[in-house]
Amino acid sequence: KQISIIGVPMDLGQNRRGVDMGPSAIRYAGVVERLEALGYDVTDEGDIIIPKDLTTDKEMTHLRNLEEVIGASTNLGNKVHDVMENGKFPLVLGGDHSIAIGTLSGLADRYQNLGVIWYDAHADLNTADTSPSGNIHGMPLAVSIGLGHEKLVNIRDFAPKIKPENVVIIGARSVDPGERELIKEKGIKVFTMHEIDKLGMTTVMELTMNYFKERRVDGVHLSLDLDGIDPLYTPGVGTPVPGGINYRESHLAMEMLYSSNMITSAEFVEVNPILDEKNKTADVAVALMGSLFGEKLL
Ligand code: DIR
Ligand code: MN
Ligand code: MN
Ligand code: MN
Repeated sequence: KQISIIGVPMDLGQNRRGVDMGPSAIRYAGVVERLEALGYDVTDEGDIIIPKDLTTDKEMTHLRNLEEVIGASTNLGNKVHDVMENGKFPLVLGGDHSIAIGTLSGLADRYQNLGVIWYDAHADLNTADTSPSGNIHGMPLAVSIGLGHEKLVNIRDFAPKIKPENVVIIGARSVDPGERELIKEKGIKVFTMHEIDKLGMTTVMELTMNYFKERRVDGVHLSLDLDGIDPLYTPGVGTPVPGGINYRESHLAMEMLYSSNMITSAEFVEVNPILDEKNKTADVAVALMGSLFGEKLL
């Protein structure tokens, strides 16, 4: 049981500075100690290099910091690949959600039929054409299914990284018009807050895991954006949306994922300590990692 922690101090996928300090905040909240206490052999691999000041076309407002995101994603993808080659579980700490482009590019080397849980208030299915912001952190899921700027889609020289029918979005409550279209067109499975309210988290997770079994996935990646959780519990995020998944529901989801034995990699993103209250959001992230890796209440 070996876990490799990979920090990604990236804040160029969106507008608000500070999320580059997310990995430090999560380390300070005790991630290594928390996982070691559960009996894991934990290696902190340090931080990925984020190239700076590369994008020369500053007019490219609909793909802000494109070249920097490409560089960071490539570095991260290579690192994730190496960690898996060494037989370790990759645990990626963000950084804004654009880093998922890199994580999935590394995972796709190993998993040809990867399942992906996208735990998020947003669908992250924009392209430059549909994005209201030009922020690449709103695009990683679209990029990973092969839609968007060809330089992003072809990171590490292959595409697509994942299949749209292997994605389950959980917690969505802020979806842009273009994303809505894409969800319908590609048949992407989404449990919005409506379904979570109506069915309860237990059923939502059971349906998610059954869906992956039917799809015969060869691994499941958890991509957890802390803004999926209600900002009451995780205020330190750049784009908070009220009416989110609550604290215990999120732990229940993590506990059920642990019991399922399906998760083969994970990333926790969008922790912004500048916007936070006394590192509360990083504390929640580490507590959720505890549940994901097998902590029990009794
Ligand atoms: C919005 C916000 N849909 C955008 N996306 C965020 O800019 O594309 N994703 N915040 O996590
Ligand atoms: Mn996101
Ligand atoms: Mn290889
Ligand atoms: Mn989000």
